[in-house]
Amino acid sequence: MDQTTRVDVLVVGAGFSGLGAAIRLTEEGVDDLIVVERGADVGGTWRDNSYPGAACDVPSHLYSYSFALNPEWSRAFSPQGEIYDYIRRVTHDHGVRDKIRFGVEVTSAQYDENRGRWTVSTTAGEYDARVLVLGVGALCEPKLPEIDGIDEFAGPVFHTARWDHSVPLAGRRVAVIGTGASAIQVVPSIAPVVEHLDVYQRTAPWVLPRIDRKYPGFERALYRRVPGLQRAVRGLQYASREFQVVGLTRTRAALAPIKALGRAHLAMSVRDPELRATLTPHFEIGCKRILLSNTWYRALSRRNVDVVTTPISRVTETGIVTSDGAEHPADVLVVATGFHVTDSPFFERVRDSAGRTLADTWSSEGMEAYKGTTVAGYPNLFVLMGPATGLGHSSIIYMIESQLNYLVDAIRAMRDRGLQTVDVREAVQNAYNRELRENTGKTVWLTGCKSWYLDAKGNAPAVWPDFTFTFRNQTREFDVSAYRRTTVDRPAEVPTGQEALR
Ligand code: N01
Repeated sequence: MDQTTRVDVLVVGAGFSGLGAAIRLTEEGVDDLIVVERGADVGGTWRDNSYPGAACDVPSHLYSYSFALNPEWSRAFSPQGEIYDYIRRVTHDHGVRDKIRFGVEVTSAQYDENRGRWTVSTTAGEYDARVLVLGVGALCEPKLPEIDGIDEFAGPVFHTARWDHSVPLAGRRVAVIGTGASAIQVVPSIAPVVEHLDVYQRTAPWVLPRIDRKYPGFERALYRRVPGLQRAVRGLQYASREFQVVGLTRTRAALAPIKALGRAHLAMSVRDPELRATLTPHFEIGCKRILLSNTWYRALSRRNVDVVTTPISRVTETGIVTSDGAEHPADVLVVATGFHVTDSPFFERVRDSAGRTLADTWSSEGMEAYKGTTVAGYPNLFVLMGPATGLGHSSIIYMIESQLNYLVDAIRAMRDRGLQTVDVREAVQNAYNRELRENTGKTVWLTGCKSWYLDAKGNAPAVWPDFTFTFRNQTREFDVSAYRRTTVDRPAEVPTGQEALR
């Protein structure tokens, strides 16, 4: 039988958030730390999303850690391979690779109130940790469409985040289901090589031009020599994205210029009036994530590409049947149908001391945390990219780094004050979420479209409804008074004595 590994801080996941935690905590002097990662390499979503055309739709300088700017980005919007290489390089340069145990998947994590520690079961033994940091990602569990007959399809079927590179597409009939951020990158990349492509569109997205360009050698050299210049460019990119927040969360009228740009982009890219009508979005811009592409509309105008808007009835061995009875033959089926965000299966694996899972806790009130990071009843748990930290308009790395400030300060406070456990007070968490809900109520996300921002009840608990610098300010310091505490010397005797510290 496997032995239990005792560790002070256990981090789950080696993507941007988990690695960031490992780097920042190591710098803080936390040596007793292990990262467990289910995959065979670091990179998280940037390791998994290797589909043709995968790239970032946030500018490169902004989509990097503030402590590891990269002057070598080859273009304004980085392709997936470059970001993946960047993460691997940062892991190596910051000396945290040897802290990671690869091929280790967490199957359950339960808090033990008597010991003030977490018992974490994995596919490779058990861990006993004082602090548990979840860096499992938000957009990482593929959501497969529930379509009749999909299991009977005779050819390959795969999700964009699990692309099967062994399947040749040249000269074959391919069906892509979905028209979100992933589909709009895949379709233009494969359209020129396939014999025929059917794109199944349920909702026409808003698509803006992508102002991309290669960075010439001299510009990269300049960034290398003058890091302040790169920081200034990053700052401008940050500020220009933050302008969108006004329209997304406060004054709808502020979105008018980008709406006009979206309409003009469509009008200039698609000559055929019938196709243009098909591709015209009918929901408020920003309600779903605004997409960026210079090639999407052109790809859909190709002769070998059809946009199918009639709903799918079922999949057969040889293709897709739509509700009008038409049969659309296909050799390969690509599902670009997004991810489980507010209903991540990982939430079922994390239990409080009474055995109640995060999924259960969040099933009635919805996904809620304090400052996106800590959850009442789950002491010493820090959820990176947790509730209300997602973004549609800017770099998620900025939000992750804000959470890392909070995490590092929490660990520092626990060390300095001799605390064994911290558990956010329920009343504090509730008040925080009441205010969040009020702010979210005014956003464009609740104007009637469907998106991964929303949960089954139609609330938007996944996204941050304000300027991102407001979140940065909130998470600058660990506000210990918001927490019930137990001390290191009395962890076992005070399970209910925690109340005394109120
Ligand atoms: O997923 P999505 P995604 N039958 O949920 C459709 C990030 N990302 O993987 O709109 C038919 O956006 C669904 O239709 P509808 C980014 O944050 C970033 O594309 O619900 N269709 C929709 O069109 C992004 O927002 C980058 O009517 C079905 C699509 O599938 C997030 O990941 C790149 C269906 C799902 O769109 C998710 O993007 C890629 C069904 N049963 C992704 N079920 C960057 O560049 C769903 N759909 C950083």
